[in-house]
Amino acid sequence: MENNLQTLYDAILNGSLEKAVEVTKEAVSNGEHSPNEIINQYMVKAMEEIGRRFEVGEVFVPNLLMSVRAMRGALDILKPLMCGQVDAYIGKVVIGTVKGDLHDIGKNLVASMFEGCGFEVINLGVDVSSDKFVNAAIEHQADIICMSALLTTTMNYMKEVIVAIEKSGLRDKVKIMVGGAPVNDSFAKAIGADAYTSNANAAVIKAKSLISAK
Ligand code: B1M
Repeated sequence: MENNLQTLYDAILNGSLEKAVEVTKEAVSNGEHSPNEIINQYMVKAMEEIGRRFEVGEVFVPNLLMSVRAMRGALDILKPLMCGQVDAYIGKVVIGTVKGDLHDIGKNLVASMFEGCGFEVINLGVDVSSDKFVNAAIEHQADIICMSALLTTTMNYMKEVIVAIEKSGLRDKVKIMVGGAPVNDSFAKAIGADAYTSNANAAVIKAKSLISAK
């Protein structure tokens, strides 16, 4: 089994969609590892490694895109299994990657985890403007707005979104959560977000506690 999951890691790293899908299906039917383990210990690790190789110039954008494709294929199989049985509707989440930023794998992972754990999710996609966040939160009466950013150049836009939320009069009605590789707890506090979480599991746990404290 470990070997199979090592094959999944390799498949994502090498951008092989077919292999990634095949091995993920086997891992699911075998049932020895939870979807969270498969995602965090193999799939996310493969994305980190391809990112490292990209940074040092060993691979290029087309390689990244192939890995993204393989990651998505594997994730589609695991999505329905994330978080297990949902017995009650918990709350509504509006989520998006902020303006200027096109990275969506982590954001979609967080969205899928929310969905799997009983939240209704309005996924606004990537390159999302402050107006779009605010309008969606009003239209859907969101409990939580989640923002994702993967670039040091786009993370600062989160502050603009928070200012727009304040101006719209929504600030005391929604909780604001932020995440993404360059974001951290002190940045979240500095821009006035309610919470930062480093991964999808932690985001759902934190969201539940924010909602119960509302
Ligand atoms: Co880009 N990219 N990229 N990229 N890319 C990074 C982020 C980078 C670190 C790579 C590197 O140089 N090492 C670097 C950023 C450097 C920086 O700003 N400091 C970078 C760069 C520079 C760029 C371009 C500028 C490259 C170029 O064109 N020259 C360009 C920018 C485009 C743009 O956005 N405007 C670019 C483009 C791309 C691709 C399009 C090729 C592709 C994205 C495809 C897609 O997403 N559809 C891509 C990829 C794949 C990456 C790396 C390799 C992988 C990102 C990823 O999917 N990780 C990345 C390197 C890396 O991260 N190691 C890199 C896996 C994912 C599961 O993790 O997204 O971190 P992550 O999500 C985590 C947590 O962060 C958290 O939960 C998830 C895990 O559970 N989380 C949240 C995320 N969002 C959250 C929201 C929450 C809570 C938690 O809300 C509450």
